[in-house]
Amino acid sequence: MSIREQMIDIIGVPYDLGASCKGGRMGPDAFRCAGLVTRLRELGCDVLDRGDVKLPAAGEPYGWSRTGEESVSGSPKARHLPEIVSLNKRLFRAVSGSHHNQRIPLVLGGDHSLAIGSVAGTASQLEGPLGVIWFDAHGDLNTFKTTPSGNIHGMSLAASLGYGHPILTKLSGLRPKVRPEHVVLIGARSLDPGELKLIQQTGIRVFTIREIDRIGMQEVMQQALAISTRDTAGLHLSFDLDALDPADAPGVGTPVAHGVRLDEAMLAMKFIYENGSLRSADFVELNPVLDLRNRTGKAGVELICTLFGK
Ligand code: 4U7
Ligand code: MN
Ligand code: MN
Ligand code: MN
Repeated sequence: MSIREQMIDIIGVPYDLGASCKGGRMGPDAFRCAGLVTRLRELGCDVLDRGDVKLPAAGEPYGWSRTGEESVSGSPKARHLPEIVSLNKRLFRAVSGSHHNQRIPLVLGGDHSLAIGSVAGTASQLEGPLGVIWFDAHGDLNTFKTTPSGNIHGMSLAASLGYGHPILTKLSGLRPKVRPEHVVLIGARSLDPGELKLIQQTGIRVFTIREIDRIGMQEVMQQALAISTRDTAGLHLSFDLDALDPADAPGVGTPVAHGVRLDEAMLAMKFIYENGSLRSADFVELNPVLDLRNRTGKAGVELICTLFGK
């Protein structure tokens, strides 16, 4: 394999309004404190830390017709919708800007609602369809109609596929951002009834923990990469750290027992690196308030370094 000089833009999203458990706003700095920039530079990557996306003030207006939104905005069905829309528009611009400069955006969260902006940003800059690999204990396939919690971090994959509130699905005009046949969900073990229905309806390939145990992470990744890179112009990785087993990643707001082991996840990152299609990535849901001596932040840094060729 040839050695590629990888040009990476780090973009922090210190934000947790999409989750009910607060503390994710400190996530980006916890990755930085675990030595992320230095480690990537030691690998020979050209890394620029672009700092954090500027945060919208609570209740900030979001600049287009509010018709029909009042029923959702501010209601428990999609909490903090205006702020999350503003934030994702800013992230969309930052991610698009990185692609303009031929750089790979590496987005650090913060809660998973940020994937709406990063997926839209990358999709807008490719010449063809975008493939997505989504590591998560959850599906993030709820809409404001199916959500049990009202938390938008549980809706981001649905929104990227064009399901949910139009203000989220239409974030950059083009919709949907990704097609279900190019999406793979890995590590899922907590899916709500509405999410299971959407999976059935769309045919998204889901590798549950049971399936990883049965066929092994190597086979899972071969299949996952075949699905997400066949007929696509590039790959986005969205890695929710709660995909990992809580023993390896205690610092997440919505942990679920019996997850992906860190060594399995490292192997997965190695396969993505070797495939060479990666155009952008998110590492999200790190919550330092709940972590044990930044164990989860450090695990995230190890995964990111492997993703970029360690
Ligand atoms: B995360 C949940 F009901 N499905 O919608 C929901 F279980 O980004 C959890 O994957 C969502 O961490 C978790 O609120 C969102 C719940
Ligand atoms: Mn999750
Ligand atoms: Mn297992
Ligand atoms: Mn998630």
